Amino acid sequence: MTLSQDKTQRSNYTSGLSSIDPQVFEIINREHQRQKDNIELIASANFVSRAVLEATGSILTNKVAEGYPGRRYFSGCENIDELENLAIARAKELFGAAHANLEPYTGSQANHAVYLTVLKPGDRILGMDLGHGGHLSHGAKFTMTGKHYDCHFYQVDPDTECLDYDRILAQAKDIRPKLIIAGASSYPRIIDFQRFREIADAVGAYLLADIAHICGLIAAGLHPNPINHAHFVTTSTQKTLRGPRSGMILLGEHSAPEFARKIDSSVFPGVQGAVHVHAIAAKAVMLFEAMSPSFAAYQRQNLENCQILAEDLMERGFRLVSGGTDNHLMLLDLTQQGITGKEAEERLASVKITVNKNLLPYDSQKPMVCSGIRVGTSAITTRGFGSEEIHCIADLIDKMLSSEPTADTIAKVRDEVSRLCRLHPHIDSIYDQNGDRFALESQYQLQS
Ligand code: DSN
Repeated sequence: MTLSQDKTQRSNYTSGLSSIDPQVFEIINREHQRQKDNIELIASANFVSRAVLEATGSILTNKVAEGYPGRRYFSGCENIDELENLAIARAKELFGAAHANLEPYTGSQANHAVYLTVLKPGDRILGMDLGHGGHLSHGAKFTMTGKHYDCHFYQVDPDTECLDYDRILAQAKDIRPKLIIAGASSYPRIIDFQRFREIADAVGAYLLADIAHICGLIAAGLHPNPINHAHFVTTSTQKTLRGPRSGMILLGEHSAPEFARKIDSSVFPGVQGAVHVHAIAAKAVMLFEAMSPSFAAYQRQNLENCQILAEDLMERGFRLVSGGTDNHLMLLDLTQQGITGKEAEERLASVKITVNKNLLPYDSQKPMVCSGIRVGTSAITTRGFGSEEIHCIADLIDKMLSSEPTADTIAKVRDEVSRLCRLHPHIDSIYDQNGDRFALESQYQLQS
């Protein structure tokens, strides 16, 4: 290699994203703009802090590390060991856990590690039906879980649309599962983890609590914590907990002695390889933030916003599954409005309000059509929306979904969405140092 070739290569290596790959830079900028201009109501969405974003995009992505602190397969891990130990200590403190594994790449990976720990192929699982609020990784037949294990499902009560613990107990006695999963992606009510443990004990099953959606509420003391009931607690970290796209496993005092080492081996090398060290750092920051009084205040506001939105929508004639919500999300049944979830999602997207179509319990529509939508308040609460703006959002949803909106209505709703978004700028604007330019552009320029 000549000296000038070497210089060119080095300058390419140290140049920012906009000059190296304008195409990707431009796509990221467009997504940045979309996030700024849209009212985000997808219940699993949130906006991370600048600190979490910095950790996610840090030079830690360069470090290879396999294994656990003090037991690595590569050298040079002294800083990584300190980082992972810090994250583990914070997770244990925040959730009252005796053991924490911060390495799962996602919540689904965390669940697979639990399956690997206590199940053999063909063993029975009893989890929540996907169409009633469960999650894909809890045993849907077209997933790895569904293919490897004998998966059965409980549903909500047809009248109350809530979990009926007596029915679940009866079903568990009938099925005799080896593992029961308590947890959901679209269930708007409190989950009674103690009751689930009693059911598991009655049939000699292990209990897994998947708290992906309600993790932030639990951290803030606003939903019962399953740590002293479930044998395993798993979660993703990007939802109410407001961290990076990642996962975590927690064990209580009662299960750590038996399962701590086994669960660690199941995560690595059982279901995944080298640690995503940058994600460990981001999770450590997330946990630090979640211990602060301002995080608890955020979650209280999240619940208040969700209550206000639910009540406003019910006053306007919308039927909510189970008649309301106890957490950060609700399910709107649009049958009375005469539109499907898919149509509602598209109609709201046309005015920059983002929701997802969602199956309702006992839904007659196909999964890509659905009879309802899921609406959550975590992201807009992070953005600073309070009760006044929530009343406006209920009004906008009503205008768009109660009847076919006219061109004039659509224009007015768009203006109002724009006003609300400007009133509470995307949190991202705070870490954008150069006006509309993508923040990371300046942040990660290497020194040449
Ligand atoms: N589990 C999906 C959800 O609840 O939206 C994606 O994280």
